[in-house]
Amino acid sequence: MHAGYELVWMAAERTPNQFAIVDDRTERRLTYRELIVEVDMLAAGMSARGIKAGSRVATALPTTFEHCLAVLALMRLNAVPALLNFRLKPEEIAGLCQFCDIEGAVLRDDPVLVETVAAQLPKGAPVWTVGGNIVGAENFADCRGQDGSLKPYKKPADTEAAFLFFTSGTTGLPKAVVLSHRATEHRILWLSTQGGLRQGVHNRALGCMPLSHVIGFYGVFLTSLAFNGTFFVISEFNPVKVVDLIDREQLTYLFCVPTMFSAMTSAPNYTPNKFSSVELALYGGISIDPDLLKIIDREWGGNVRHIYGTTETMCSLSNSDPVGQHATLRAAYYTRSRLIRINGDGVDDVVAVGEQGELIVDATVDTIFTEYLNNPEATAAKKRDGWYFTGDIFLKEANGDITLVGRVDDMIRSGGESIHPEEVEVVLQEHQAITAVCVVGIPDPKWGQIVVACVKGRTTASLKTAEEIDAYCTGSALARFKRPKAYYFIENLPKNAADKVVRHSLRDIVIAAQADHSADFHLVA
Ligand code: 01A
Ligand code: MG
Repeated sequence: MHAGYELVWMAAERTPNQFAIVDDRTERRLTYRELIVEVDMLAAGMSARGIKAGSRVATALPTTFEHCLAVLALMRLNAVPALLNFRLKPEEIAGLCQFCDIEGAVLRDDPVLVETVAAQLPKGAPVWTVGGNIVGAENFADCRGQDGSLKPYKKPADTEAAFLFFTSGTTGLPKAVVLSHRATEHRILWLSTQGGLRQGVHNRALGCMPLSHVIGFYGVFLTSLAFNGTFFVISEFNPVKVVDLIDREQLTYLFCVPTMFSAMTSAPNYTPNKFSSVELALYGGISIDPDLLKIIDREWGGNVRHIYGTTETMCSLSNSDPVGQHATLRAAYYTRSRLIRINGDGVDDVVAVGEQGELIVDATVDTIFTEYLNNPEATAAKKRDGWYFTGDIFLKEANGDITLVGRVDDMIRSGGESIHPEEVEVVLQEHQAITAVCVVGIPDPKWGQIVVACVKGRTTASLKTAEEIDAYCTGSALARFKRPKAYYFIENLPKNAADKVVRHSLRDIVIAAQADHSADFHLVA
């Protein structure tokens, strides 16, 4: 087994003078040799401030140059980076730090964030900020150790925790997904066997996906470095700049959510010839709009492929075109998977052609997560009888392809982020003018799905406007991206005999209301 750090280090041995990382803000370019020197210096700085093998250190940053270096420095120490979504509110980030026994943090230069997080860390734990100087934190630029103070790298056990990623739950804090060193190596390898990425210096990767999700982290960042490629950092997703970069730097490799592809092709400076260098364009996270797929398939130089996976398994399905249809999926090498009947007779109750079932994947493969940290019940619910239960429902086609049709729960996928209706509902229920609320996801060409809150007021007159409720959400602990993008004002929520709101009926009502331009359906500006 090779740990992630070793894979990058070996790449540096192979091609020391190849560019490894390019910063979009400073135009700074580090060769692999320079990268290793820089990472050692940072690791020595972190080590001098108490970070050691096994220390869990949170990062909550966009995909910046510093974020990349911070994670590599932590990997150099065999510390455990906990990669948090920078779009979460400070209280949620701080709550996760407490839950995960975090011993240090690298954060945005936001005084409220620094203060809230620092309050949850052990006394004296280091907090670094990227950007300006903040009271109570050290500027990350100053985190440098003495030359020669760093101990030689020590190989960890393959089962040891390498990273923590986070996946939102129905209510409460997101779950912390523990990924081992062994899983890391296999997730990188997987990008070659399934993703179709070949090792070599020809790889020029677009670094716009968040490092806090496994596509951005393994699928683009770590794989690019382990494979001797060049990682082009995009600190803020701006489609115009991305289109220019792809053209100017002749990028070869993209792995994005379709929302980003849509933004790129709609950018005013987009022309198909600017994408002629692209050899491989992978997408995942949400299903793609069929019209968008046609455009990128026709207009981009490379192979366009759909990759299905989850944080817990990384990957289990891919588009195996030309065997499959271009937009469908197939069981992928090497993870065994099957569709089983929902509420059926267990893992051997496999569906027939033309039927729908939940996708379960082999939980004994090397890419699988270890557990949800401090949450044996959740682990047991998702990982049982040797299988991992994805919660995704697929239709089994006659030709062997399978098509994603829905979820066993009500989880919404927006722009590649998972949002559970319950976590939005608990916030809206607290609003004093709202007496009943039910949140649904409806299809959307840009986001895949958008969050819509169906609300009932005490009286019609007492109910606030959509804008007022939106402002209330903004001031709450709910992350901004999870806020409803539309409200539907409804007197009678559809209920079943048990007096429970029937979410799927409500979703159909909302879809119809949107199509009919109903006066009760309000998009939030
Ligand atoms: O009202 P405002 O100002 O707050 O509105 C802002 C944001 O709140 C809002 N926003 C969103 C989302 C979202 N996902 N859904 C709904 N609303 N993101 C942002 O949009 C307004 C503009 O804000 P921004 O920060 O300038 O937005 P952008 O930078 O344009 O962000 C949009 C992106 C699509 C780029 C962003 O959401 C993003 O980076 N999404 C990618 C998420 C991701 O990495 N997903 C992968 C998950 S890994 C699990 C998985 O599915 C998988 C799949 C395959 C795992 C393994 C495999 Cl193999
Ligand atoms: Mg933006």
